[in-house]
Amino acid sequence: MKLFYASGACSLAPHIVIREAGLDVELDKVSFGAERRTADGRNFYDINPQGAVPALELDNGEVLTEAQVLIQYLASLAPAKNLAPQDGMARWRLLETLNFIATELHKGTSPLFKKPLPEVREAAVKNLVNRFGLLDGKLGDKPYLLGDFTIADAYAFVMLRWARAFEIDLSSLPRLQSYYQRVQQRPAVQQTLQEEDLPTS
Ligand SMILES: N[C@@H](CCC(=O)N[C@@H](CS)C(=O)NCC(=O)O)C(=O)O
Repeated sequence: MKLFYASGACSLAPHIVIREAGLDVELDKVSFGAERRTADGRNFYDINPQGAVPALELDNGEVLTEAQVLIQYLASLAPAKNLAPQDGMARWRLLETLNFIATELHKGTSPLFKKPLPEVREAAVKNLVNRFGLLDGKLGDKPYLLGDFTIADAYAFVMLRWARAFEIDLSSLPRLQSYYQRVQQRPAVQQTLQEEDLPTS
């Protein structure tokens, strides 16, 4: 299997899950220039017509896309690690949380990558501060979003990392700040950050 990624992009979430799960997956860093080329020399659009990372190429050549689907697939390959509850209400809470992260936080942050006009940025940031407040409510006083660490925490960590990079003021949400540090300190997360040449603190 091979994960196509870009450093610090949303592909960081499946990369973290690979390390948390202890899976043997090759990494291929896609270059985002005028062309999108993989490290192994292919046109990335031939792999994912959307041109977006992450993409996971399976051993049979099939390609899976969509971050929240990849992390569920990867977790399913290491069931003993319990990275994605499969039973009862915990399963529905996981899916609810993943969908919230994908549609509210991930796509809520996307406009900030496109050098928005000040008023567009202001509206996006206002919305995100509200949505991170809702994430804080979901976290409550638990160490991780669902209690124990799951794939939702890998995905949420990437969103909080972006919030810091875009200097979104979340100082009114101290629990979320501690949560970010807690996830960042996990050995698998530290390893992943190093592998993507990203700061580890
Ligand atoms: N729907 C996709 C979107 C992935 C996405 O937005 N990827 C970004 C990086 S975080 C990307 O590759 N953007 C480049 C582009 O869309 O041209 C998913 O959820 O995985």
